[in-house]
Amino acid sequence: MALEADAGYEDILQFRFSDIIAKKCNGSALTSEEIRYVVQAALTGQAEESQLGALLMAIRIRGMDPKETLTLTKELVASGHVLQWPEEWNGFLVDKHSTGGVGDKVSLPLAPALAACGCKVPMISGRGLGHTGGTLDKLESLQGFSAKQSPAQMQKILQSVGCCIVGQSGDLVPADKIFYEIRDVTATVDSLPLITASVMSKKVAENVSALILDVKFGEAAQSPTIEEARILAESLVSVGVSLGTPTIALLSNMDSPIGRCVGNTLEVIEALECLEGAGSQDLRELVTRTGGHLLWLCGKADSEVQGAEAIAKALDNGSALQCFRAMLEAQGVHSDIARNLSSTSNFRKASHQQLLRVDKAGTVKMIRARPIAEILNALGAGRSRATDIINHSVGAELLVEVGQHVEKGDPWIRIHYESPPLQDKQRQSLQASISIIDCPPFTPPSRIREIITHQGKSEETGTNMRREGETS
Ligand code: IUR
Repeated sequence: MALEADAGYEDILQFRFSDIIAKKCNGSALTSEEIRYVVQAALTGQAEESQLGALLMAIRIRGMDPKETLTLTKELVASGHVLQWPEEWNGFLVDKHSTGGVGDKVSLPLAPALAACGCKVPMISGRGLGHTGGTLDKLESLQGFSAKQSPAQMQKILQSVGCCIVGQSGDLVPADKIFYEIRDVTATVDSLPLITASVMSKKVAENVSALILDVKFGEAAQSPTIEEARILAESLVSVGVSLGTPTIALLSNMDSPIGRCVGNTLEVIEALECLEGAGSQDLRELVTRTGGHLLWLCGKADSEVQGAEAIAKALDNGSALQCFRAMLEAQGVHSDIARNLSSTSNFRKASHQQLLRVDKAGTVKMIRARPIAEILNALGAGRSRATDIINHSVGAELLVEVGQHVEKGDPWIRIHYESPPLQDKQRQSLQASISIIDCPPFTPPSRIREIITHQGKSEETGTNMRREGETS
């Protein structure tokens, strides 16, 4: 990893924060020394929050060029600790990052499937905020699960199990936390260089050998169009590769929920089905293809197709499920629960369930994820503020799939709720989120539409591509 400092501390003492704000307001590129000064001033408290907010807004409006973005990423990484791993794991440490979706439980089967294939997966995940869910919230549906693991504990779990899914510790990229909190309240979250530096600094600080980014586009994604997702993916991949981490990105569609469950407990149950080799085809495809690319990137498979086959085998033969159970036990879940996950008595059910029915016959054209997620959040499944307490058992099960024929009166969704109860207006919005048209049944297209590598985009065909640094 090329993280050597570009400027000494003496070089940055000469700056005034207000001059740097003015420079960015005028649209000029900041030097490496200026960016280093900004990050240090944020960390030490020398910069006032108003100054940080003003600079972040100037960056949001004026942007940053690729060199500035790369420097900001490096300086964010250098603001905290970089995880260190035993040398013999070099090459096999892998991780995935998703830009956030609805029903996105891919990490739950993916991390143990990769571990079952011989990788080490130190996955650092987040909690849900807004309409998108968080992997840690899902796992916390399991009594005893602890996302709080020190780097030494992570190493121990990786040694014995091969994967862990944990929260970000305070000393990993602390400057990003400062910036993110200010971005959240200054309408500067949606800045390409700020997102790139924030996401990639945390992944680079994990010190992994290969990384895959699932950049989502669509109505329920941060990027509404594939064009915007592609620009973000290219920026993320470019920074990862420049910092020495082989990185690729998938562009995947996020209009309808992934799989058939949304909501923390229900998503864990669905992830278990995937770990038993069953469940929704779209979830299994995202897990096998994402994992397949990682196995290929780190040299454990000769192509991503072979890699995907290895992941599918780990799901089908129970080895991924075994790693998942071992990971849960290592992270605090009682062995009686971890070893008997298929017993639904281990999951707390919501006290109320309600079925909604389709009001006409036809083919399901679309199930819109965003309104469903927003209503579930209002029912307590998610947070609108970071401090909100969530109800893990609130969620929804989809009983029909896009492309399927339905008859008038067929049940299409089961809502699990407690308090507050489901309101008439929410019921109407849910009914409006399914569209049924008069056409023959169809097979929905793959969610994965494009793969972005450092060499550029590849139409998604499942063909071989070049690994970073490999000659053709
Ligand atoms: N996740 C991050 O880690 N950083 C960001 O800026 C966003 C999501 I948006």
